[in-house]
Amino acid sequence: MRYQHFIVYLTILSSFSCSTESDETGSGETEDLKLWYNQPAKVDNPQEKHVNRGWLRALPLGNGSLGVMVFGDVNSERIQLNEESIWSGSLTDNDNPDAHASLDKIRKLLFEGRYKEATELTDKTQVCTGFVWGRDGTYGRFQTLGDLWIDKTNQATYENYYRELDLEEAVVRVNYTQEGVDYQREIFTSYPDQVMVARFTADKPGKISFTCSLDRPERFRTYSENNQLIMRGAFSDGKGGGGLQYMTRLKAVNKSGTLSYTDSTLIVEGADEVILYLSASTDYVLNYPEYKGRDYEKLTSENIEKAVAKSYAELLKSHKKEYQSYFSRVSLDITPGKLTGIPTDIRVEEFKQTQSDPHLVELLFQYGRYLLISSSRPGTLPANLQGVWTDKLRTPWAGDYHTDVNVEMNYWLAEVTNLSELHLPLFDLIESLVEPGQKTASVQYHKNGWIVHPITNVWGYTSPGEKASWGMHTGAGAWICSHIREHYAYTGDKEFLMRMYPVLKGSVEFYLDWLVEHPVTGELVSGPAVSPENTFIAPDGSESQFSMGPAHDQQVIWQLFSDFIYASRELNTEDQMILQVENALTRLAGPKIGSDGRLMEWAEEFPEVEPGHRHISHLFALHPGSQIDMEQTPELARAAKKSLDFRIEHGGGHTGWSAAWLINQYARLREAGKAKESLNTVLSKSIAPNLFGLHPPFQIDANFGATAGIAEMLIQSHTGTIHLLPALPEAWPSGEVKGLKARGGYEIGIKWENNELTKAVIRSDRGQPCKIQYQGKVIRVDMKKGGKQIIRLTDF
Ligand code: FUC
Repeated sequence: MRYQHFIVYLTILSSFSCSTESDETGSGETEDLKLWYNQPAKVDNPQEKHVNRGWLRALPLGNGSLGVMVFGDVNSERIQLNEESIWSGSLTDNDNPDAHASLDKIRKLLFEGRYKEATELTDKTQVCTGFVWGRDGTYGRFQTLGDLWIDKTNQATYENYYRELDLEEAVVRVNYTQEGVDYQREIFTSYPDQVMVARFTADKPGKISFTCSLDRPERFRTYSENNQLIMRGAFSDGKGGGGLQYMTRLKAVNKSGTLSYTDSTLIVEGADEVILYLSASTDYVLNYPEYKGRDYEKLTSENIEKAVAKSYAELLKSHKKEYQSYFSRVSLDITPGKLTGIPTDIRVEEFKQTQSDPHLVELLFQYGRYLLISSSRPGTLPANLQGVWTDKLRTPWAGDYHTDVNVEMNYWLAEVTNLSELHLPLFDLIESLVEPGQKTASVQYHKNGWIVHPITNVWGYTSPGEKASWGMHTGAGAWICSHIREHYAYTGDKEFLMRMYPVLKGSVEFYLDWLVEHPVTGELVSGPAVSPENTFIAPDGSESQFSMGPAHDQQVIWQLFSDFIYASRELNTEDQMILQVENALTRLAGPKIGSDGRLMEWAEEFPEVEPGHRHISHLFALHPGSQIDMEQTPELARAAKKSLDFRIEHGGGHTGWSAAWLINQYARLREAGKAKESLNTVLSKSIAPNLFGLHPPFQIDANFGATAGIAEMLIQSHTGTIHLLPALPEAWPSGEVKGLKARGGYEIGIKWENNELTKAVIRSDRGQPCKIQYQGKVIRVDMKKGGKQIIRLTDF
C-alpha cells in the first residue's frame, strides 16, 4: 500500500492571486525570550552535587571562541571560563599500516557469513595504533580554561535576587539588594571586541568592593603586569612535551574608589562602578600539520587594550548590533496569551507533569540558535560536543567532534534557522581533515581519497577508533560531506561549492575505491563497517557490529555520490569521474524492507542486541538525508516509520540527541503528534535547569537537534518543494514563524490559526520560481530576485 497523497499542481503567477501587500502578520504581544531565576546557580538538590556542582544552572555566554558560564552568586561570583582551543594533545600518527593485510580476508569471511571469525579479526587488525581516545594521550581533551572568582568584601545576606539570560541581547544580568543597596551586574561576551565585559553597579556611591582571582585545577600561574591580572600555562601534548600555550588577561576600570593588583588578585575598594575586561587565547591555529603559530600574548593584550579604550555603552552597542544581526532573523510565536511569570527552572520541572508549555518550546527553539551563535562564528572552530562550554579537565568524550551523528546534528539548524554563516567553521574543519584523511586512507586501506572515522579533534585525527565496535564507522566522511550540498542549496554560493568540490571529490574517490562487489548480488557494498554503534546477533549466534553493506554506509555513500554529481553539474566541471560515479550510484545496494516491515539496518535480517538502541543510523536516508521521502518512496518511508516506532517501543530515544533526532525523523514522516512527543521527551527528560541538553551528561547536540526538529515541523524543502507546516501538532493551534530559510534561497514566514495555514510570505534571494506545498497540494509561484509573494490558504 502506498501513502495517499493528492498533489494538485497549480501555477501562481505574480499577476494574480498572490498579493504583494504588507506582510505584517504580527500576532500580538510576544513573550520575553529570557531564561530567568530567583536564585544563583547553586546546588539546591544534593543529588546533583557530584554531577555538576550547580554548573547546569549557570548561564552560558559566548562569542564563538570565548565561552563563559555565569553563576550569579552574590558574595562569591564564579564566572567559569572557556576558550575554544583549550585542548591538550597534539598531532600524532595513529594509522595502522597492518590493517590492509587483513581487509580482503575480513570481507570474504563476512560474505561467507562467518561473523565470529570476521569480528575477531576486525577487532584485532582494523583499529588504530596506540591509545588515543579516552586517555590523556595525544588525542587530547577540550577542557576548562579555569575560573574567574569575584569575592565580595561585604558578605552580608541579600534579598530581591534576580538573574537572567536575555536571548535577544545575549546579556546576563544579576540584581539583588544587600544592606539597603541595590546592586546590578551585566555581563556579555563580544565578538566585535573579542572580550568578555562585566559591569558592576550600585544605586549608592562607594559600595562596590571585591577581590578577583583567576585559577584552574592545574597547569597555571598568575601574576600581574601593566595593570592586568594574568593567568597562563601550557598543556600536555601527550608525548611528554609541552602542548598548546594559553593566556587569560583580566583588567578592571573603576569609577572612584581604589584599584590594586597583586600577583594573584585584583582588588577593588569603595568604587561606584567597576568594569572587568577579560580576554583569552592560545597559540593554536587550525592548520595541519603545524597547528601552532598564533601570537596569543599580543592578541589578548591588544583585545583588552582596545576594549578599555571604548566606553561601556559603545561596547554593549556593537555587541548587541552584531549579535542581533544573526539572532533577530527568526521569530517564533506559538504562545497563546501572556504567561504569569514562572522562573525557567520551575517551568522545566512543571513541564515534566504538564507536557505542555508552548513558550518553553519557543525558548528552547531560540536557545538552540543562541547557542550556535555563541559557539560557532566564521573563523572559529566548530561547536564541539559541548559547544564551547566545559567546566572539566576530563570533559566527557574529550569534548571532541563525533562524526557519527553529533557534530552533524550540531549544524542541522544552521541553514533552516537562517544562520548560514555559522555553518562555515564546520567546512574549515572538514577541509582540514582531507590531508590527514588521505594518509589514513592510504596507510590503513591502500585506497585513494580521504576518510575520517567516528571521531575527530583539533589535531586532524582521522584513524579508526581504538575499538573497532564503534571505531569502524567508515561512513563518517560521506556523512560529514553531506553538509556541503546543504550549505550550497540554501546559499547558492558557487565560490563555496568550488572551494569544497575537491573535498567532495576526495571523499568520492575513497568510496569508489572502498566499495566492493557483492559476490552474489553484484551490488556495490561498503565494509567491514558498523552501523553506528549498534550490535547484532549473527546467524552463528555471535554478537557483532561488522557487516558488508550496512544500510547506513550505503545511504551516506548514495548521498555523497548524488551530491557530487549535482555539484559537478552546478559547476559545469565536465569531470571525467562523473560517469564512473553515476554508474556506481546505480549499482549501490539500496534500502531494503525486512519481513517485519521495518527498514533493514543490515543487509541481512539480524536481530539487534539492543532493540531500543539510541542510534537510528539506518534512517539517515529519511533524515538528514533525502533518499527516502513520503512522496517518492512511500513504501520505504512507511518502513522507516515502523523502524522508528519499534525503536521507541523498546526504549529508544533515551539520550538527549537521540530524542532530538526523532523529532526530525517524525517531522519528515509528517507525524506531527509523534514529533511533538519526541520534543516533549527532550523537554521533560533531557534538559537541565539552564536548558542545556543532557545525554546525560551535558551534550549540546540535543539543543541543536531540537531546534532543527522544531523548524522541520514547520517547514521542509529537501524534496525540491517548500512544504509549509508539514508536521504542525495540535498543541500549537495558532502561531507564526518568520525568517526560516528554504533550499533555493527563500526566506519564509508562516502564520496559522485553528491548525490551518492563513498566510505565508515567501521572499527570494535568487528570483527563481518555487513550488509551495500545503496539505497534499502544490502550487508554483513565480518570484523576482529580492521580491516577495504572499500566499493564502485559498491559493491551494
Ligand atoms: C556517540 C553516541 C554516544 C555519545 C557520544 C558522544 O557516539 O553513541 O551516545 O553521544 O557520541
